[in-house]
Amino acid sequence: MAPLRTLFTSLLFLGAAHAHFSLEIPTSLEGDDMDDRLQPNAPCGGGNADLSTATTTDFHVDGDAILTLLGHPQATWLYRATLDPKAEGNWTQLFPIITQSGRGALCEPQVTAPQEWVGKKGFIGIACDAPDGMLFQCAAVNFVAGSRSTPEACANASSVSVYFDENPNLSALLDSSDSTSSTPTAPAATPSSSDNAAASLVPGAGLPIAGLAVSTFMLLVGAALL
Ligand SMILES: *[C@@H]1O[C@H](CO)[C@@H](O)[C@H](O)[C@H]1NC(C)=O
Ligand SMILES: *[C@@H]1O[C@H](CO)[C@@H](O)[C@H](O)[C@H]1NC(C)=O
Ligand SMILES: *[C@@H]1O[C@H](CO)[C@@H](O)[C@H](O)[C@H]1NC(C)=O
Ligand SMILES: [Cu+2]
Repeated sequence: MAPLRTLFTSLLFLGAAHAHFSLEIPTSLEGDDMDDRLQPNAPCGGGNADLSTATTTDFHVDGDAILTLLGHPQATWLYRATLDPKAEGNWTQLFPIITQSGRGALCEPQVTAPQEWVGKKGFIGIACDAPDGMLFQCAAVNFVAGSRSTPEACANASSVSVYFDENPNLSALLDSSDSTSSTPTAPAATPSSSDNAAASLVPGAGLPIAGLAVSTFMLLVGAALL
């Protein structure tokens, strides 16, 4: 079951006039008040990258979830992280660069960070190479030991598929080369649809938004006639 909150957030998000992408897990610096217009600003979009004031959530270094909602039909992602208190540099790659096809939720449930970061605070940075340019969001996190079981909200939209990719513009946003950046061999597959029945109701899962609005209208009209 795709959780209702994800569904609801997706509807809100994709209904917005101009939605590039949003970072849902871990909680982004801007929370629900993301300013789309500031998203092209590196390193954190409109988020105030300052560890001395930011609210942190725990991120498990042996595996934790990253959930994004994409408003474009395709984009390429870099997940990176740093211990720099102002997110000004020293970015380490956390996951291979991936390209997403299909609008909506993409959740990688087991993203890892360096084990020597346990007990430290830092930032998870998401860089997105979208059709309208580079976009950024960050989350302030507290790196903790162990791994987290997949949160309920962590689900993929049913039409979303992903493949491992290369992208020089995104790679250029990394500072260390000793990261876990080797390209894995197994191609990522379309997520299994069994646990995504509800996600297919999300407009991002294939229905054009205008079409959804029309069908909602027809439903209402239909209900009124009964
Ligand atoms: C990056 O890390 C190195 C070594 O820890 C440190 O000397 C340097 O100041 C850091 N740079 C930034 C921009 O944080
Ligand atoms: C990616 O890099 C190329 C070559 O440097 C540049 O022309 C292009 O504008 C870049 N794209 C983005 C989205 O920054
Ligand atoms: C979402 O899809 C990606 C790419 O196929 C996959 O790695 C990930 O495990 C999926 N997430 C969930 C929650 O199933
Ligand atoms: Cu955009």
